[in-house]
Amino acid sequence: MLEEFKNDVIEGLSRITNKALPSKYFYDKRGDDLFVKITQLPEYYLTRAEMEIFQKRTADIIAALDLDSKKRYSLVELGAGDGTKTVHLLRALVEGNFDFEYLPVDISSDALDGIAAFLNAELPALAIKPSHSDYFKALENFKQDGTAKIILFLGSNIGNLTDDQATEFIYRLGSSLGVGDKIILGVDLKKAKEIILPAYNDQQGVTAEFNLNLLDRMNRELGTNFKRTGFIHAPIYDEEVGIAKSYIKSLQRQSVTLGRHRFSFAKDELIHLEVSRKYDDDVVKQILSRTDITWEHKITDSNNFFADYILQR
Ligand code: AVI
Repeated sequence: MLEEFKNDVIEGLSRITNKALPSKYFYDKRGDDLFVKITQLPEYYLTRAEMEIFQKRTADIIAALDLDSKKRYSLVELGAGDGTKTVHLLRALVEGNFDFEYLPVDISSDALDGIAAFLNAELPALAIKPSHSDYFKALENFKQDGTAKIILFLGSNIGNLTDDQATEFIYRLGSSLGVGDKIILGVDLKKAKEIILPAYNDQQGVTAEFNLNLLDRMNRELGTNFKRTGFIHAPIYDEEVGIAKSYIKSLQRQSVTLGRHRFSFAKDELIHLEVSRKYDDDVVKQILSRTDITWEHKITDSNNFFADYILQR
């Protein structure tokens, strides 16, 4: 893991132009804590909007899933989250006497322990089996277990992939599923820049801290010598395409070392960190067109900010 991190940093920062670092490295312990804070910010509407869907439109989600009371289901959640959204769907399924098991999958055992404790307290009757695993390895293990699958991939996590990566992801998901299996895909929708950009540039500076924490992480884990005061958080929203992009901007001409490597930054040079893709029906159709997954239903919040698409293999 550390070797991969180091190689990604060397590759991304040695470039003369278009320097970049993968956003997956945001999530060390501090990054996880800052992300939880982000989800509670007044500007970060995404979590509240999807929560509204799971709280108020549970019956619509269940109707859209078109469940068969004679089948056994596995509800597989990719990325365990904190369970506060999923619990509404799980409660309705327990109360509806559906035959199912909840299988959260995450590479963080802390996240899995947290969700298991929360759900055991909230829904003692729920059958829950956490998997500490890579998503696709877990799906491979579940493939032959004789249950119909419902995959949850919420929170606009797919938005942190480029469209090509998202296509590849959905394609691979499709190949781990049987015909008739479902996916609930949560995506943030395209909307005005005035709403989206503040979600990635909040007043309290939590998102700035979330991005700049990566400099501290590189200093701590890889021994780089980034100076925090030499860089700022610089997000943009490209309204035409519908992508929020986060950058770190170098405030002056400077260089940073990692062992024998030296990375040079011009004044105002940008390091690209993250894409947060915003979706509409055309983007969804475009991505699905290169997979064997089809779109069945779309369920949105009352502001039309966020959608959970119900897809089928
Ligand atoms: C996890 N992901 C969906 C978040 C997003 O909105 O793209 C990550 C994030 N980055 C900055 N704020 C939140």
